[in-house]
Amino acid sequence: MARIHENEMRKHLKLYFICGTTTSPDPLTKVLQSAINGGITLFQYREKGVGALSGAEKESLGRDLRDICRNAGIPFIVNDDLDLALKLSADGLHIGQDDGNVSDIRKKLGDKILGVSAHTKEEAQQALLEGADYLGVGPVFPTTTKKDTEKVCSPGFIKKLRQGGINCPIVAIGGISTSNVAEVAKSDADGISVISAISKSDNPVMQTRELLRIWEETNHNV
Ligand code: 3NM
Repeated sequence: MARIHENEMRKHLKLYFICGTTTSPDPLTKVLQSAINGGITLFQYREKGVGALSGAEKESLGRDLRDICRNAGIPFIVNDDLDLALKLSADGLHIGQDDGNVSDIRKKLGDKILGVSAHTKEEAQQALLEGADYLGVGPVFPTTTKKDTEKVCSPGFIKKLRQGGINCPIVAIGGISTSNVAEVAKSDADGISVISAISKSDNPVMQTRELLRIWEETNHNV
């Protein structure tokens, strides 16, 4: 297997849904299936925060979520747990700036997808040099889902990264909803990453479709 091609990666990033049991009021398998029915293009299992599952429970749910993604033909990415990603034969791993050395993780992960959160041009360049396949950039808007974020950077920061020569696949994250997704679609990001817009919606299928509809109407790369 070879590393994922940039163009394929960009397509997977279009509507990137992240969730774990602590950010989903409904059972996670049900929410994931609804999000898939609505058209998400990738799923990241992010089991974090007070009351998060661990050990065998986390692994067992991860296996179910992986199988749902496989049946749907979308990539299954694990957040910040290399051992689990390898154990579940996940399609990839996403890490933050404090989750370890990117080069070391790339070696252990082989050719699987590796995503890294970046908040400055320097962090972006370093992550790419060390083997990231895509970057998560945010928070582009205020979010209440993650407490320890960097300061809000606005979608305009992604345009700045592009102007600074960062041409890799980029997904925007943080506070994205149907009311502001059009702003992100104009920002040169390859896609949007959301948690609460889908997981806390009364109708995750329709919400996902609406996010996609607005993205496709507004983004000039589609
Ligand atoms: N990472 P919501 S913001 C997981 O800025 C995460 O790196 C962020 O949740 C970053 O879509 C964030 O509900 C939370 O705002 C995104």
